[in-house]
Amino acid sequence: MPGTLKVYGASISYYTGKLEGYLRYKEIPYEFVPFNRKIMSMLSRQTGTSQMPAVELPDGRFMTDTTPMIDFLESAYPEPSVIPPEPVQGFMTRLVEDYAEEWLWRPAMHYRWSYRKDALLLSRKIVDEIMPDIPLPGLVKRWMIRRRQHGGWVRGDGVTSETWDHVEGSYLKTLDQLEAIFASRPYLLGEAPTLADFGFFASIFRHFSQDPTASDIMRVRAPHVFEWQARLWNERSSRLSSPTLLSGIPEDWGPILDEIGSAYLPYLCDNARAWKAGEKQHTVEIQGVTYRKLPTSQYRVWCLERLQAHFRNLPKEVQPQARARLESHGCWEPLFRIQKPDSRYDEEHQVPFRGRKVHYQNAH
Ligand SMILES: N[C@@H](CCC(=O)N[C@@H](CS)C(=O)NCC(=O)O)C(=O)O
Repeated sequence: MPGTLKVYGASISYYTGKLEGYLRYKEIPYEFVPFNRKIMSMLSRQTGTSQMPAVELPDGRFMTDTTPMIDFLESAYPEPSVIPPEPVQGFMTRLVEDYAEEWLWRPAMHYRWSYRKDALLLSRKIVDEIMPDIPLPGLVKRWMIRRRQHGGWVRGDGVTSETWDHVEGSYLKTLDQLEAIFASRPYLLGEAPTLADFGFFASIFRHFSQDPTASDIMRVRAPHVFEWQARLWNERSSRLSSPTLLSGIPEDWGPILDEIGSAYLPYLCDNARAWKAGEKQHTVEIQGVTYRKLPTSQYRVWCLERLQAHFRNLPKEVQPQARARLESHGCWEPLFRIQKPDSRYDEEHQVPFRGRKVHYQNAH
């Protein structure tokens, strides 16, 4: 697929950062185009959603959703693959990617929009970058952004005095888990990044390492993680000569898999249950903490559906081994608790290409 991709996004955006990290590593040429009102309405027409990033291919097709976009790009640019060829590693890498990018979204938004100095800085960055053409005083635009982001992604995503410490705990635990790993090797599975690294990169690169409050914590508590995100941003696959990956699933992934089993998958199940029941909001207890009125996300029902499908697509002879490892971290039962999640997110099998129908909650 020769030619340059156009990546529409923002320089502070979680998922745009994830995609850019991947494109830079794979050395896939792209041009970054900052979002503005005109681009957003063009993209809504082309893709049916205004989420970022969106990618325009040299042949004029548009794509959204970074996980399926990466799958598509992996087929167009197969070498070197970021999905390990060993099937159980490939599956676990997908599971960790999904967890990292979806479950760390809430603490990433919380640290950015709940703390005043972060919210003041980031609202200025956003307004200056993507809203310069809106004819309102900067002060008003910045206030509007802070209100929208905090209302939608913090208060509107279950962060209250009841859940505050638990939300922050998910960040602090992540730092400790990753610090232990990156103290001994450059990437999660060894000498080269995989999809799992890019899953963590979304929150860690664009939010936690750069937003003032979370970054202050990271630099002191997890300097190897701080180093890893800069290393990944600057990594180029052509510079890594014959990198080796560890075999199997490393023991030090254990605490991450435990978290997937005790927090993320139970949440995905309740979200899928609510989706099936037609509930637009749901209340769920995670690790003893009650999250109230979470928006039900169609996209995340699809995440569960995809994870189940990836497991079923494993060669039959390795499934018992994968199952045993999932069971030992409490992941097996919640992975299949909801039979047929039936997200209807991609009924026409078009993802990541434009034209799909998106129900309420289009971003997630
Ligand atoms: N599943 C999507 C999620 C994209 C997404 O949620 N992007 C955020 C910005 S990082 C967004 O556009 N949110 C919509 C909004 O804030 O209105 C992906 O992987 O690209």
